[in-house]
Amino acid sequence: CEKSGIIEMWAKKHLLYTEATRHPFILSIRDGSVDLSSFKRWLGQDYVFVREFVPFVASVLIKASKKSDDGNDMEVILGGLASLNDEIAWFKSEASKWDVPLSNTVVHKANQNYRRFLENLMLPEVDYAVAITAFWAIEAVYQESFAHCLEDGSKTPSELQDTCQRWGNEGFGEYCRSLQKIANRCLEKASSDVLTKAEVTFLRVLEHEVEFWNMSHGCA
Ligand code: HMH
Repeated sequence: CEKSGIIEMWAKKHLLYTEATRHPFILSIRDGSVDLSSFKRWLGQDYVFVREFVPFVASVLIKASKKSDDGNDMEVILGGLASLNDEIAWFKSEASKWDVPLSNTVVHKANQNYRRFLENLMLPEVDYAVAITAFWAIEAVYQESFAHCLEDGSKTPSELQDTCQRWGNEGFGEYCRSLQKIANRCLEKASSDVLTKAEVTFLRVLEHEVEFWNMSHGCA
C-alpha cells in the first residue's frame, strides 16, 4: 500500500482542487454541450499561456540543477520542457484547423494575472520546493481535467478528442506522477515556513486555473 504524500493530502483537503479539475467548461466538453466559441477562446489564450509557461519551467530547471540531491529531477523537468516544444507546435496547427488567429491575440485579464504570478515564482529567492509544487499543480489540473473527458461514458465531441488526449493521455499522467513524487520528496524535507508557502502557492495556482477556465467559458 503506497503511503500518501503531502501533495495528495492537500489535493484531498482543498475543495478548490476539485473545482479546478471538474470545472463547468471541462464538464461541458465531457457531456458534449461545449460551446465551440468557448473552446476557440481557450485555445488562443492557452497558446499565450504556454509561451509564458516555458520560462517558468526553465526557472524550475535551474533551481533543480542547483538544489537537487536526486539526479532524476533534471531529466523529468527537461522532459517537460521538451513536451512544451511539441505543445507549441500543436497549438499552431490546432489553431489553424479552427481558424483561430494566434498573432494579435488580446491577452485576457486572467491570463495577465497568471503571468504575473508565474513571474514572481521565477525569482531566485523562491524555494525549489515551492516552485516544483506549483509546477506539479499546473500540469496536474490539465491532466486530471482532460483525462476526465476521455473516461468511459464521456460524450466528448470527436473534434475535441485530440485536445483531451494531449493532456489526458497515460504518458502525461505518468509525467505528472513523477513531478508529484519530486514535490513530495522536497516537501517532506522542507521547513514549516516553506511548507506553508508551498500550500499557499498550491491554492493560488488552483485559483488561477479556475479563473482561466472561467475566461474560456465566458463567465469572466
Ligand atoms: C492555463 N494551465 C494552463 N494551461 C496549460 N497548458 C496547462 C496548465 C498545462 O500545461
